[in-house]
Amino acid sequence: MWNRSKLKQVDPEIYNVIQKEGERERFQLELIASENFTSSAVLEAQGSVLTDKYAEGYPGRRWYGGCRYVDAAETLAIERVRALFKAEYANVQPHSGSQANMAVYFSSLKMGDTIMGMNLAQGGHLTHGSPVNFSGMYFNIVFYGVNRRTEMIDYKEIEILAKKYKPRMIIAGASAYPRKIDFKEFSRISREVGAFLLVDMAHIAGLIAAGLHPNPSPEADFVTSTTHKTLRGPRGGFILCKKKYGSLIDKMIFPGIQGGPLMHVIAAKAVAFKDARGKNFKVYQGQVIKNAKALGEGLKKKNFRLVSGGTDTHLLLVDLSRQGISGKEAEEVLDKAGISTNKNNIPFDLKSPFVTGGIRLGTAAVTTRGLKEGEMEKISFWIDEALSHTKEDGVLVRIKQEVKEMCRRFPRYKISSPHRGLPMGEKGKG
Ligand code: DSN
Repeated sequence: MWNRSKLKQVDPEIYNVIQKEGERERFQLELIASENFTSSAVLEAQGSVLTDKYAEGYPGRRWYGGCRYVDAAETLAIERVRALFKAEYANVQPHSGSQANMAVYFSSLKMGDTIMGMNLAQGGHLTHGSPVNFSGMYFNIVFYGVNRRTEMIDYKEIEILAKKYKPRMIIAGASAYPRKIDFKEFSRISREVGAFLLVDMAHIAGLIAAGLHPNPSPEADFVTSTTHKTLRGPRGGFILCKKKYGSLIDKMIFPGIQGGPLMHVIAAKAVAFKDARGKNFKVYQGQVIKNAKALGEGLKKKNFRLVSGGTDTHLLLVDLSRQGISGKEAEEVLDKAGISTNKNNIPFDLKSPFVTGGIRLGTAAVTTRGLKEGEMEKISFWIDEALSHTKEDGVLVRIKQEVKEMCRRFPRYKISSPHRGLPMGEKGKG
């Protein structure tokens, strides 16, 4: 598939791994909500000579010589991401969303300070205070969750908790929450109790860039994100903030918690930020939401219960209690049928995080390969069929074959973005 002749020669084992993963991507339906397919242009920038360069510091003030070209790349990335999200200040060096969050906490909090974040078991993220993560180890955490009846964020509850515990920082953002988040409400509550507001927009950054979800930048002191989810860039992170916090954030990323920035990744981020400003990107994100709604409606017709009743975003949380199977089993069965998902706790789940009562689905990757509402209905049909025949390998193999046929009709690399072409050596086979 990929014409990596040098790699094949030098390291056939790794070459083989890449071939196999490429094949998995091409012939499996990717419904993991945090994943996407980068453009060939992003891959090209990320696989470039910029990986060779040390550039500790920031554009124009580095600890190494020879940084004129990587300075230009980082400056482009900063300018583009600031314009995209209308932010006063940006740092594009975080290697991941986790390190972006760490830099925000360490720059503005003291160990033991109280922070309020969404409970991981109800849709939050590890770095929002989970006891097994640095955030829960170093800070005093107060969790908020969703309302038991609506399964949506309960802003009244957050206000009551905030007034009671007086957190130094409130975190808005989630990794398994299908509804819009009201950043204005979060901002009002944070101001009332004198807390910093951090918005972790990793999952929905692409929707925000396309203007299909409210932008947190005007409301929040800090905004963190990854670049590889709906935003469809390389694997990485960034931080946006008010100008007055810019120098604290810069110092905390380097020399605080990171060393040399990954200049090849920063260049690839710049490419993704440029793509996200284009007209096609808005159309793409609109289709991501339409597809999530269509997939949800298809599943509801098949008697699946969706947490909160539906979605406003790219993501669905499916409660499997009516089907009488766990998320772990569903993930394994769907994988056999050629459909990639992940087990996920649903709010008030009685099952452990290793088993879970639900699965999380997302439409960012399948939309990138060009699938639309009709295909979503077909996928909901396959999910139902597979989960009704969990022990029948014949059925699962047949679905996998049908999935493969659909994937062939929507090749991984023939995608609408002007940056997408076939990778070197690929001759258009699906
Ligand atoms: N691991 C990511 C997700 O799947 O949502 C969050 O960092």
